[in-house]
Amino acid sequence: MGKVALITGVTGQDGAYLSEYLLKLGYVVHGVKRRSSLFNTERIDHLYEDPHVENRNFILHYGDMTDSLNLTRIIQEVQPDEIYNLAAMSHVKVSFDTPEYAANADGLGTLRILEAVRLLGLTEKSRIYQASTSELYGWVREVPQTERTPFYPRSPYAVAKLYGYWIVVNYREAYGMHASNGILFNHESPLRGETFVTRKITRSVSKIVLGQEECLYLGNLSAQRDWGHARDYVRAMHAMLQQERPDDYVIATGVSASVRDFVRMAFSEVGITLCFEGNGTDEKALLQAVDESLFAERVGAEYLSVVRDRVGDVVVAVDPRYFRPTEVDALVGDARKAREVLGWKPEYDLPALVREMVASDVKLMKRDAFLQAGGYKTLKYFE
Ligand code: NAP
Ligand code: G4F
Repeated sequence: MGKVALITGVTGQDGAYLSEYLLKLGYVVHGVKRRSSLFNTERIDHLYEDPHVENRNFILHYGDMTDSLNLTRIIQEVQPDEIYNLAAMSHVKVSFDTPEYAANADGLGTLRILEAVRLLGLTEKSRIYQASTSELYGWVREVPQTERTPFYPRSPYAVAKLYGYWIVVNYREAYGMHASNGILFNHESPLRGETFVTRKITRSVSKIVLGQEECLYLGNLSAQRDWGHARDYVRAMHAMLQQERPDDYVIATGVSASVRDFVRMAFSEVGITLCFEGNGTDEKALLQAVDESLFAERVGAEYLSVVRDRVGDVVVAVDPRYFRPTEVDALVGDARKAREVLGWKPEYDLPALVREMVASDVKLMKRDAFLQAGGYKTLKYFE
């Protein structure tokens, strides 16, 4: 019999990669999905199994991190060997608009899982992974950040996650639970939510080169992040729960780059060189040159006229509406402990991540344009 895993946040970026990974390892995977007025399962539709199929390996349950009774019932029904608590209101900027909800879902939600496991007498059986975050370091006290670096959260999201982090440590110490925090630095992929900065950039680059958008508006171009690939990071989540003893681990690449660097890299993936001018809110990037053979290979010769016409135009500008009331300026992690104890190291580097995201979005935006033009009958061409 394979092990049974329960994933909260199964419809999110990490939930999708982790589900795929665990299913390949022979797990039966249960996921908690919120009720929504529209389908919100796009990332996991390829894993979906009809409820009428016997011996399903992938089973979804309606639930919400703010509903203790619901979470307790699901855990009782599923009797999981491993719980991956990935569900969260995960957008830092949005948490300034919905601070109480972030505290409830991200902070108290973690407590609800731990307490349900304890009350159901599953302390010995169910191991728990908590999706902690490099946002805990906030106004960083040390560079690079390790498991011993003090925390200084800078948003309602990070403060809620701080509660989640410490309640996991407390339940581990108080009740001997196998509960671990993964302090994951930013990780991205073609499945990343569209309003996080990397995906916002790769989508806009794709739309600009296809003539669907004029300009990409961003906030703080100087913020630095340690960006890895979600596919690599879900392996680390699983590895933590296979250890004899629970513990907390930093998961990071050790390489930091600015938002401006990411923009440059994304445009250069399609053969475009930018020229940045100005400072602060007046900073802009102009389309300086096009490597036409690279552009033709990565985007298509039929779109060359679009970018030829844009040489000298502003294609990136700053819009202060994307600034945060308090910012996390620079993050870079030291994942030595994960390497030594878990044997974990990332396979993707930043250029490979950017390449995959841009290629995926160029394909997606072309497909969307094709569908809008009524080309649905030959959709297979894009699959
Ligand atoms: P994501 O794509 O935003 O996914 C979040 C998931 O949580 C979605 O499935 C979402 O459901 C679900 N969710 C949100 N509120 C919920 C609620 N009240 N009840 C039940 N489900 C709820 O986030 P991600 O990038 O996969 O990240 C996974 C976890 O790791 C999050 O806890 C995040 O805070 C944390 N983290 C992420 C990173 C990163 O760089 N990606 C780094 C460190 C930590 P819907 O699909 O219905 O919205
Ligand atoms: O992509 P972001 O929104 O990610 P952020 O705030 O680092 O949070 C993500 O990573 C955390 C791990 O450290 C997770 F815990 C969290 O759940 C989430 O997944 O922003 C990255 C940086 C920020 O400094 C932001 O100010 O990019 C800057 N930025 C500049 N312009 C922008 C924009 N961010 C967004 N979302 N949109 C912009 O237009």
